[in-house]
Amino acid sequence: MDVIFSPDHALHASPGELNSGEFVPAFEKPERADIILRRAQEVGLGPVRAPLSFPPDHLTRIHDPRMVELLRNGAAEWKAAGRKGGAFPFTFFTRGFRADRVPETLEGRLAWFCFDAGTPLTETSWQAIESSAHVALTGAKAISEGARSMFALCRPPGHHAGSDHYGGYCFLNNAAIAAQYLLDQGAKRVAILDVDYHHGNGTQQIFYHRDDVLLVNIHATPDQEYPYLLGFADEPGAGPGEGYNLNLPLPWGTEWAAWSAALDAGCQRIAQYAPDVLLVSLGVDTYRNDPISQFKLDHEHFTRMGARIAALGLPTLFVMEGGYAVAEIGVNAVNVLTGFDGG
Ligand code: SP5
Ligand code: ZN
Repeated sequence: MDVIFSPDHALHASPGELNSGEFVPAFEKPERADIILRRAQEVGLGPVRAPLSFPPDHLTRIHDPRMVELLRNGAAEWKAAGRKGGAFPFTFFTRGFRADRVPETLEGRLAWFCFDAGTPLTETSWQAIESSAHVALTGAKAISEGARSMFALCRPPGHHAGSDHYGGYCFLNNAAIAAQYLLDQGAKRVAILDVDYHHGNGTQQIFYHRDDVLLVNIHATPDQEYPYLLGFADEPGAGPGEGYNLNLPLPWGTEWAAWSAALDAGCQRIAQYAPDVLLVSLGVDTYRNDPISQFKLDHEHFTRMGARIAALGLPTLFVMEGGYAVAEIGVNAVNVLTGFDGG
């Protein structure tokens, strides 16, 4: 399958994140994408293509234009105000604060739109963020033109970003932007299978009230794991979207037997929905040696995951999300894709 990749991803390099009370080097770092690309080339996965460019309306089909503007210019405003390092929020919006006005100050907008202490903006982040969305859109365009499968090697990742909030190393929701593009091009139903270790809270929020996108999420239970506040089993969707969101939370320590049973259940729901297109939010932080995660999948399980997804027989766009065991991220991610391709 073709790989869509932009070297511009490296223009986002987080200065670090708050982890267990310390400011530590960022887990989400540029090497991740470079190692996945190298592995894809090593196994001859397929041609590597640069992203096309797209008008900004594709981003604002999903995201609040005021958030897009913050992502685009926030770091420059931060620097102009004489601040150092990445643009981090200090305050976070929560219950009890004014919900009827978006603040005008930079600090206020960071508080309003950003929900965690791991997702700073640097002066060159926007180019990477936009290129990541364009990588996903380029993959979606190829699928809409008849490709059977594509790998959008997105970085930074996207699935924690909602319509008007960002965090979890994610700024724009690449998979959601791609899904909306496919619908706009004439698809009637799109399914998203999110296999990242963390719940894709942003994707869920974006499509929660809709029945034209089915979302299936397999992830560490928010009773134990980030993002803690969404991703429980009793979130079926609402209004017209009721029945079109399926969360399959699993406990810390989950091994392949239980994980693959959840995958089977998720795939059955997808088959029943009979979508025109499948998107896979592909995180490989389910790997046993991931530094921030607690599942126990090994290299060969990623191959089997890809084969199970291929058995759905759907046009499939893989969109890269998380995975932080950097030395092995290439093998794990590409194993899913070669597994999909039949070995
Ligand atoms: C795209 C994606 O995978 N984002 C993940 C964001 C997770 N960020 C915070 C995780 C904090 C969990 N605590 C880990 C403690 C390890 N010492
Ligand atoms: Zn993750």
